[in-house]
Amino acid sequence: MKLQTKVSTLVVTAALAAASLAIVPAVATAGTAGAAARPGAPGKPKIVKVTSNDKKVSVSDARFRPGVTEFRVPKTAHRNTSVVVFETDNLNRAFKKFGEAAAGGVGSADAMKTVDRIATFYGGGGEGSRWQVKLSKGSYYVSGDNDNITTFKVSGNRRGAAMTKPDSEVWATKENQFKTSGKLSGKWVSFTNNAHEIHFLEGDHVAGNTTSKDVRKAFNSAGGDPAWARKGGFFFDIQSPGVKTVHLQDISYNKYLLMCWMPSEEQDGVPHAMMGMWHLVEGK
Ligand SMILES: [Cu+2]
Repeated sequence: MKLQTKVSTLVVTAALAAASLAIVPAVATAGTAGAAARPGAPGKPKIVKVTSNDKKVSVSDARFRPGVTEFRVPKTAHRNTSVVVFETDNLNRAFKKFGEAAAGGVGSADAMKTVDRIATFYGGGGEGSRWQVKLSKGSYYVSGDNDNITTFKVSGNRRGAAMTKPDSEVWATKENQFKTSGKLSGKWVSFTNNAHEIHFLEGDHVAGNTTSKDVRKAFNSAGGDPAWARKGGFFFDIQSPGVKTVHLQDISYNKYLLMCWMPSEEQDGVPHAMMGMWHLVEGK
């Protein structure tokens, strides 16, 4: 395992080919849009399945009501890819700028800033992931493997559902740092982005005796696999400022290294982790 084990699939694919976005609108189903709201009913989150393969990404419902939505990803084409839910009024520009940001050259920080301004990200995850997020009325995109994109619409009366109460919480702070409610524990883990930049949450399993000094040393070295790196962990994909998600996540290890490798909006070519956005936390 290398230190940087994961990068949002969206970042990677955006860097490859922004020119040929394959958008396949989801086929509208009867859905629940416009159905009469039941005031006072506690309700349950709307469940939407997202399936991604090499050819397309699809959602189980193309139109549904606003409120807490639970995305479930039974399948992606590859072990390390993820799906992301987002909104933008200019998909091509968002991808182009994302590509520039990921490339890390001169102007990449400004490109990242533009992405932040013109797109809003509501989290994501790989195969097997489940996360809840509040969605307002609007038109949304879902990205999957190979730049594949689909759409869905949120309209009608708000549902009364509440997000599942998390067992442990992680925040991205205004200073682009990670903070937790204490030890990480499942089965529901929240991730709230209180920062002014877009972040993801990678939680890598590390040896129980790993210290901050070990991590700093690895960051300052040429790379490779630190002796304390272990197999396993989790990955909550990108979220915009102000977005909160709650993920169904098994926390089965003693120690995790939380990291975010998104490109900075302040410094060209510098990912957040290299600016100090990492945090060692105990698990279980
Ligand atoms: Cu970040």
